[in-house]
Amino acid sequence: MILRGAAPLAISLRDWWMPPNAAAHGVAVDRLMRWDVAAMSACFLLANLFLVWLFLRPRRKSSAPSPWRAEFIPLGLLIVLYIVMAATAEHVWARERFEGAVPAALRIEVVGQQFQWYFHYPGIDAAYGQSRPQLISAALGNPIGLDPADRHGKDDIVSSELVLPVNREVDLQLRSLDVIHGLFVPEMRLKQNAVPGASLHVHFTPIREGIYPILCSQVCGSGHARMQAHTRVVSLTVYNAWLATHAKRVGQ
Ligand SMILES: [Cu+2]
Repeated sequence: MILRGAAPLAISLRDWWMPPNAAAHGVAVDRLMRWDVAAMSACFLLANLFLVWLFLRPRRKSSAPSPWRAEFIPLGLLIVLYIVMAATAEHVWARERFEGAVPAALRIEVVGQQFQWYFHYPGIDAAYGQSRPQLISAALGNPIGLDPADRHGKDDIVSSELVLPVNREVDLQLRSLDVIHGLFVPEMRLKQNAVPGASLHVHFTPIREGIYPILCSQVCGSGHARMQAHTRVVSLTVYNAWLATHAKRVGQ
């Protein structure tokens, strides 16, 4: 019985932390997470020890607790901690969003729709075809409403899986067709909302081949829990073969 109970406990302890990192910027994110969790755990522990001490300390009849010891000093320490954390924080979140990707980055449009992710590759001409809401029809094989009259859309690929070549920077452009969705790829340390009416960018570099789950991190409706996809990080050769296969399908 003990052994049977110990195995799930070991699994849950192992899974308590984040999954192994597979993105270049993930090292900095993990370092920041470890530091934040350690700092917050220390604050939690100290605050509770202080409370216990207040209960157990010998009481003097006339003395009220000093506001300096109970309020001002802890507040001052918190302010110092906050300033240190802000000054030493990795600026990785802003770097992935506010600084542009390198010109050679692979551009992919991510479209969220209740309850599906679509990944729109611009094709050989590197230009996205026009999308029109009135042309959206998943049943007719046009889930993001690509305009067949637009020549830029002729070579475009729309996929339900995100296939990426390893060690090449990817510039994702996110939009939503209905409500707010959240693109969440835990192994890529990537979480970014897709907002209706907005086109939001985030860029990153996958560094490990493999298949990683993609989730929706915003409760976007009754099918939110099944709004899942996966990203497949492959070698450049496999990626080019995948592109060629899909380009052929478009040409047929
Ligand atoms: Cu969603």
